[in-house]
Amino acid sequence: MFLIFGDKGSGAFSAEAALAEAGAPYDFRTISLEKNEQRSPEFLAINPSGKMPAVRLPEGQILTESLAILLTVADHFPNARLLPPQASPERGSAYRWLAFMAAEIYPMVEISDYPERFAPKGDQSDALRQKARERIRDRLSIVERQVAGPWFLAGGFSILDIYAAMFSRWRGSIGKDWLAAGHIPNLLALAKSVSQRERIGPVWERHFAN
Ligand SMILES: N[C@@H](CCC(=O)N[C@@H](CS)C(=O)NCC(=O)O)C(=O)O
Repeated sequence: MFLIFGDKGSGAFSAEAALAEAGAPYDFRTISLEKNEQRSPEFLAINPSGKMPAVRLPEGQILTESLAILLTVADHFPNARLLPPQASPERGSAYRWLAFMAAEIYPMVEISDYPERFAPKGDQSDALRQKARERIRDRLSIVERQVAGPWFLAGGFSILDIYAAMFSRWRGSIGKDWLAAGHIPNLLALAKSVSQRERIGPVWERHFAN
């Protein structure tokens, strides 16, 4: 049994969606962001950086970092074909864009959501949040142009779709008005398709229905 540590609507969605898609047995332990439980001694013992998701593998190993978790789930369940064939050109593209989202988008989410960690509260943290939002929008626009349609990769569904759908859904970090203005139609269509997948649908509903 896999055990996911995380909260609804957080990066834990990506871990749960990948496990659900693979048909893996898992449990979900809620770590409340609202109550700041990611900073509790118990959770810091699991992930010293105080970030979710974390996953305990059936053999007991703890994994953190959403990208590491997604790749590990893909490795554990090769028959689920969560990645293109090994050493294929598409596999390289998959790594490229997974790394891009993990490295170029995810860190900006922390700045957008918690700007006062990086600048004095008030005008400076407000300005910083605005800059982080602009960077997320710019990076999402780059990802938007990579979407083959209907899925991210021409070869079909993969963990890229789960990851890209999640980032496109974080309205608070991106800004609702920008999302509604039609800048990323491919990504929003992809997210809709992800939300309608048989095994991911209920997971999406639990994390993002609001
Ligand atoms: N590099 C980490 C980033 C994870 C991350 O930022 N998670 C957010 C939730 S979506 C979090 O735990 N935020 C709580 C905090 O920063 O205090 C990963 O890819 O897993």
